[in-house]
Amino acid sequence: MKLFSAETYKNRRNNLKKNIVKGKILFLGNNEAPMNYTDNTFRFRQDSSFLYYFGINLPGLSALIDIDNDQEIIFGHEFSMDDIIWIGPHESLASLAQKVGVEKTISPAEIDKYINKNALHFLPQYRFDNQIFIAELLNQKTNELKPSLELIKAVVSQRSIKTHEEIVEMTKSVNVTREMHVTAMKATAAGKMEYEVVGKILETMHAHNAELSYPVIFSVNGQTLHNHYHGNKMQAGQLAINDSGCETEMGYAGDITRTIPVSGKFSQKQKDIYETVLEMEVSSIESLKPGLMYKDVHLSANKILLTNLKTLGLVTGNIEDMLEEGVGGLFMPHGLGHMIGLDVHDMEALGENYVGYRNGLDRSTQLGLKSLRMAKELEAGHVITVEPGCYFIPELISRYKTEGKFKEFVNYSKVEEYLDFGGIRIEDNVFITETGHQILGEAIPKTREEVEEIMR
Ligand SMILES: [Mn+2]
Repeated sequence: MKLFSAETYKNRRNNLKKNIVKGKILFLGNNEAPMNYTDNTFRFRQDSSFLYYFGINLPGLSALIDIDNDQEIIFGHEFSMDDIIWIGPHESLASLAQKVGVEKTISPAEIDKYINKNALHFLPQYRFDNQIFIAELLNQKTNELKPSLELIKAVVSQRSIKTHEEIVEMTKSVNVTREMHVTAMKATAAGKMEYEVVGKILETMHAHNAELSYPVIFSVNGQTLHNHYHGNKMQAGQLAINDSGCETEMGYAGDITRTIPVSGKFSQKQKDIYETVLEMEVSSIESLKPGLMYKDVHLSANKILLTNLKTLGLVTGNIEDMLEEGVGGLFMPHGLGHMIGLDVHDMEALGENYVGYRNGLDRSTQLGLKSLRMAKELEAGHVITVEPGCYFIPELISRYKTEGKFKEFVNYSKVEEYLDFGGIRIEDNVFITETGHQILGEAIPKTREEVEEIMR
């Protein structure tokens, strides 16, 4: 099992203790999740906060930080002979606990002797088995559980700032992800099925002992944002969006998107939109530095989008007015990016607004902005995705046209020439440094020329 040093985990827990004044903190690790019956399970994925503070990548564990009595305990079973027969000999839990700086391991049956039901800090639970576990422990109903806001805020502030050793891991995952993307570019061709390319992406990933950080999005219907259907035969003239990324053995994610011309060459119409999205991506990244509000970067990207669409005759009118009204949302109905780390949408399970918003900065209800997961000021140590896109969603265009929405701004007859266009998205992962930013990993083909070159 790959772990950071015991010091890393101890420091993380000690820093957490500085923010939580008193009480006990219970972290639940994940259990195996049955696929169709108990013994046939999905790939095991440890909870990311458990990984962050306790590192041990095994099912069936929980851990307590008892601030009042200054002790730390990992609850879990030692391996039995049955375990050894079925899964092989294993380093003992006690020994693994030592490696993450925890001296005490205890059977989970004893857990209620160590907690205080009235002063237990725990995080929001996204798995039903863990919801039930905490509810039974506290004699409450699952829908009455009250996660600790103090703990959520402390964990978010800590996990948001990535250390050097985390950046090393994230760079590794982006570099494997890079190979997945180069492979996909080379494998894409007219007449092939999408799943053939997905097969190549997965083969490349597994050859590096990596796993998916989210299900692969590879589709000629890129206008559907999270399209996990891979059954289309690709046709010359189409665009394929590849949004795929892996996580390393330690769980750190990469999340990259490129858009590939199926025939190996972009048409003029595709070039115009591609250059627009590329300009949005590059200029957004160039602006990144501590103190900058990410919502403003999202709006600047929208401004480039609208300016270019105006040149192409798709929209008309005053750009500032269009920004105010949220016209960009018709073409980019998602946010510019999100934090990334141990989770691909980092810490989303703790509550998106605790991660990307703050007091005095509320979430918009406009299409596009409402899906902006990261809006607040950037800080040195953040890692965020920058992923502008431009899409032509026939159903949305038709609905807005019928409703007369944005009719003073949108040239619907021109937009209707793009109904079979699909979509374009370009995404990189960017580390915010003290003085600016750094794109993680080696460069991944991104300009039209680079993508066409790799497909030759
Ligand atoms: Mn993303």
